[in-house]
Amino acid sequence: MIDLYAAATSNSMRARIALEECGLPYKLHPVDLAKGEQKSAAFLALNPNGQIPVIVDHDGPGGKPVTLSQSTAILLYCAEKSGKFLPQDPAARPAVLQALMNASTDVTPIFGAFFGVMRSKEPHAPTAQMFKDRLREFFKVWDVQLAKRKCCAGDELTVADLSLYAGYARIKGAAPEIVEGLPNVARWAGEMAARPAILRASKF
Ligand SMILES: N[C@@H](CCC(=O)N[C@@H](CS)C(=O)NCC(=O)O)C(=O)O
Repeated sequence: MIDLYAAATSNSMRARIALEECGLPYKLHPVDLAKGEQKSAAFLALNPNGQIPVIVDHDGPGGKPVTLSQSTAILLYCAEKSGKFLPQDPAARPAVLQALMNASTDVTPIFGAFFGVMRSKEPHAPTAQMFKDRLREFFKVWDVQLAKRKCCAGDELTVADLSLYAGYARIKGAAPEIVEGLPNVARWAGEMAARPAILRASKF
């Protein structure tokens, strides 16, 4: 059994999607960010950065427990543990890793910065617009890519799709104009949203 510490955020959703899609049994422990539960001594023992998501796998490699933060590390851990969503063929891996990094290190952090600006006491409109424009540019490129293939890194579903969908879902909810008018992204997102594991992961 794996313990998941999470809340309704894109990074948490990435971890939860990973567990659901990989078919790994887990118990959800909701963390109330508004109450600052992520900064409690008990939580800091799991992640000294005081951030969600975190998993504790009580049956890690060699039967030893593993405590892991960073949503993309959790995604890759689940993929490797289950043998799913990461191609075994070394020739297929670079495209998957490239797509994964765009989703996890470009799209999601820029959205986090945009959201942070919007929720600040005095939101700076030009800064918010700059982040929105950057996100839109990434999704315009995804729209071109997804016209040529079914999934982010080819025709097979991989960790890249799972990561991008977690970011996409939050962006679509908070600022839908960023992803509007991109038919291939919309087709891909509709297929992702209909997956039973993603439906389960989306219910916080
Ligand atoms: N790079 C990290 C980012 C984690 C992160 O930013 N977590 C946010 C929620 S999405 C958080 O815990 N914020 C509360 C805080 O920093 O106090 C990941 O991918 O997991």
